[in-house]
Amino acid sequence: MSESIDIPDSIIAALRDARHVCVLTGAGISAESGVPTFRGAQDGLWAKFDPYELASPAGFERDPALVWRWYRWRRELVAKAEPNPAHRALAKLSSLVPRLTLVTQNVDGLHQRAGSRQVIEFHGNLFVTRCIAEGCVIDVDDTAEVPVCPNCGAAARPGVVWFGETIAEHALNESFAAAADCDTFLSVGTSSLVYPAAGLAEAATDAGAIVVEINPEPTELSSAFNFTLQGKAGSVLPDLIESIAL
Ligand code: BJW
Repeated sequence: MSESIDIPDSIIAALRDARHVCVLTGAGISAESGVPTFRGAQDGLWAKFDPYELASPAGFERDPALVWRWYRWRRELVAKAEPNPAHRALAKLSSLVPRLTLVTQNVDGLHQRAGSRQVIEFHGNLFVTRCIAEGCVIDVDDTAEVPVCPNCGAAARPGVVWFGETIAEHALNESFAAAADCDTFLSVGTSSLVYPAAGLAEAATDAGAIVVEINPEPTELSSAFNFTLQGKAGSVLPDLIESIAL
């Protein structure tokens, strides 16, 4: 059953009048698709696994087979998941505003499967494999415990951004340019703990945008937002999109 919350008229008005809306999503938007978040106390991925063993270059160097097992498990889980009403609401939003920039920290591809186009994948994509030596995208023999690059024989790795690694230049530049240009910024389903992604909301605030958080729990940055809509993305976003479409 979906819980409805009251959406302040000023948020609806801001979205109706917006010239450019920028949206940042995090793991919480895919939670209702059955994809675990990272930092959920009970069922978050980090509740069971050590992030620095599984999502860092040092962890991969120490035990690449373990890291690959974890990523294969997640690939299988995400392949069976379906986009939920929150992903679909954001796909619809692009037809209701003059310009939408959708930045996701998620690597699951669910926004694209819901119909969103030109999604900026800030932390890469779970289904992409790269050569660890050259960084290029490769096809690998997926039956190997640790697949290797068919061109140079170096280890292959998941095409995601680990702790301590830099964000792809085009993703970083386009996202921060959108945050600085937008007039309304939505932060959906993210704990706002991981930088530089969390800095996008701050960049939008500095540029004078109205900044709205959608999350069932308060976050590190809640007090810095103009509005916090405390609820699940799968019910708040469809309600919000319906209100501005009326
Ligand atoms: C719902 C819901 C529902 C539940 N509806 N909501 C500045 C200050 C401090 C530290 C740093 C800094 N700059 C850089 C750092 C270091 C580091 C960092 O930020 N560390 C922090 C943990 C302190 N950052 C980096 O290393 C980044 N690189 C970088 O900065 O390069 C330059 C540099 C290099 C070296 C030194 C210094 C600078 C790279 C970060 C890469 C993050 N990678 C991961 C893994 C991706 C691959 C994979 O998936 O395997 O990205 S970690 C993980 O966290 C993943 C996520 O994208 C990311 C963010 O998590 P997210 O999405 O917010 O999920 P959760 O679980 O945290 O939150 C879920 C939220 O949903 C919760 O709030 C729930 O309440 C909510 N929710 N149900 C709506 N139904």
